[in-house]
Amino acid sequence: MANIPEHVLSEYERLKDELNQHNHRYYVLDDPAVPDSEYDRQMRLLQDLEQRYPTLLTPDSPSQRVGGVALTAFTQVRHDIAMLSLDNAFSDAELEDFDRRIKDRLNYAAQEQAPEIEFACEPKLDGVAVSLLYLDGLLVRGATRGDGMVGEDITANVRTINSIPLKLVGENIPELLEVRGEIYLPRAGFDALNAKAINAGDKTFVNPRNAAAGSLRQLDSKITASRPLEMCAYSVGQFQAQTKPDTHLAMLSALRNWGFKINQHVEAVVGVADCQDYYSRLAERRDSLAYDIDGIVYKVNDLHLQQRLGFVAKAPRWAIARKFPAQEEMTKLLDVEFQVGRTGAVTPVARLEPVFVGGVTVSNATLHNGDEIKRLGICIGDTVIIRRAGDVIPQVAKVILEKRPANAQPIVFPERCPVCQSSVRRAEGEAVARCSGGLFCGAQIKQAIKHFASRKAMDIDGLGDKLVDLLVDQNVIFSVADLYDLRAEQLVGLERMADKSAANLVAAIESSKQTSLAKFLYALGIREVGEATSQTLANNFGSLEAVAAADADQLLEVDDIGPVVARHIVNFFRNPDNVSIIEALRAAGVNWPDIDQNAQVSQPLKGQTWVLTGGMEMLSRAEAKDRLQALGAKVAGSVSAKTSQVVAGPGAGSKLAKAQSLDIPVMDEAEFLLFLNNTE
Ligand code: JCF
Repeated sequence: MANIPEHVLSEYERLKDELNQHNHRYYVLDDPAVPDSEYDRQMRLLQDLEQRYPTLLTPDSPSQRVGGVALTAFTQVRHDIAMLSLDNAFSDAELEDFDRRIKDRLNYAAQEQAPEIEFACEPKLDGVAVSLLYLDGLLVRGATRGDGMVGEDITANVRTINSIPLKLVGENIPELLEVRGEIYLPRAGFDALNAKAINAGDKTFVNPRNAAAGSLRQLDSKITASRPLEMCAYSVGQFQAQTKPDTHLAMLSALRNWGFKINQHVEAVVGVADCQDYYSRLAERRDSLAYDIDGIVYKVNDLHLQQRLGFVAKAPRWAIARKFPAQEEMTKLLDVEFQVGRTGAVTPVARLEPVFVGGVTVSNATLHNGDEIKRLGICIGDTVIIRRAGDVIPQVAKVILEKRPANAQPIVFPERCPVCQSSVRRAEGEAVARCSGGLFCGAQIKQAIKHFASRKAMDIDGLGDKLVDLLVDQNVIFSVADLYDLRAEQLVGLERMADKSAANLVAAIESSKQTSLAKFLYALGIREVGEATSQTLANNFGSLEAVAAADADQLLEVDDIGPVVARHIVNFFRNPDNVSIIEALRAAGVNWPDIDQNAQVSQPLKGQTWVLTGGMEMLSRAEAKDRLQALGAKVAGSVSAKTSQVVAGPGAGSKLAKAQSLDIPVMDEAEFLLFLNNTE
């Protein structure tokens, strides 16, 4: 470094520190301090310096997160302190046994008033366990757990993970620190990775854990760098420091201060009953977490007690994992049925031997389309892995070829619609095959009517799915327009239709005539035109005539409308069948106020994103959403740095917490009503 000027050295250190800080704010705290453009600018300055003075480069440089030269093999790493696994508890009773064993071991029975044990509770992340070694605050080695004694050196790969500090920050940095934790792939990253794999015709990963493990096993760290992995710290192995914390929670807090990400749901409770309560609370939120968890880890919080308790065989006596129901199970594919949707899309649906997975019994799973069937290579009779995680519909994640029976049947995609026998066609470049029958197809008519009557569309109370099926099957109605000619006499006598319910339905149909332009547009069921797009169209064009007359170029001028949606809209209004149905609906008296083009030029909330959470007493969720959208706001389901405002009612949970941590303004229902009254 002899020939590097002093001011360059200090500028280099400054840039590294600042970039490491920005990185920490962004990836660990979820709270960026500068815009991406500023981060990129500083990174370029750093890279310029490293180009000009190659000897400057140190392994803790944030520029190294992009990965480097590929390895030819991983070297082995011996863990000085074994990385143990956890014992499992599969029931409340087994958790109570765990608590009892601890008390016995500590001889609490001999004590008059034995205290309850304090436990640290945390979600058990479903990823890959790693060990990170820091010498004087610098990351020097990352290793997999391996068999607990010997793992693999994955230093180059862990350096690419943004939530892992390359250099510790804060006070009292230990001379030697081995941090243990879980590297995992959030579900969104997993979905994106698999979507990319499907596009490229590559094999997909079964679950986020396999994807995380596969990403860490790469000899080329550039590949690891391209995967959105995260790491949460949960314990400490080797540790040489002046002072040490007394509890597990205090240790996690120290790790947080040194720059690690710590799970935000970690909590201390006293006694096993409160452990069960924590379990129930987390189980309820499992589906809404951003990552997979497979249970709860309970640890004796007092580190001195932990030491007294020690280990048995391969696991500590002071910790246990209480498992959740599995999110993956094996079952058999019994048959495949082909369902026809509102837009004619023919969707293969797997009929499965019922299996309990992710907390529910699953007997159907979508197979999406013909490409997916090919990609999975699935046959009827196959044994498959079903995955249900995060509130999404169950998926067939994998076929177990070893278990394929001799009489397995290939799945044949139908060439004719199973409902109306029209030909099934697949447009160039599209994965979805569609029935070409349009409104000749009973399935499409039924779905169109169900959609039309649904709550967010024309909101016809009492017109349930079963009744629509009956009305279409018995040739009572052929289109949505026929609903408005229905008379009570036609309904009475249909299955479970008495005088009273028939009269109620006719009245509900009558009152649905009074609607809004946005709801009517949505009710038409134009492909890709959902609630939000319908509202946008209504706001921008003001009348149905104007929407129907718009050409693709005019539609494209509207925010959020792209070429595909524009084409669907134009095609819809060009179709004479659709035009005559709209005419019939208007002739029957369906009406709405046109939107005053002048009044809505000023949409005061345009560009803002609002989030509603918790309960509301004065307004329904749907009404609150409608009124916000009418003011030009987008209403989103989750809080992010882009959220403008959160409205939180009683019982608001993680969304409120997230808003507070991101410093996003929050109002309660009373403030919200006042705001609406002053703004509308
Ligand atoms: O989240 C986890 N998978 C996890 C695994 C969390 C912990 O606190 C653990 C662990 C494995 C061993 N603690 C130990 C001692």
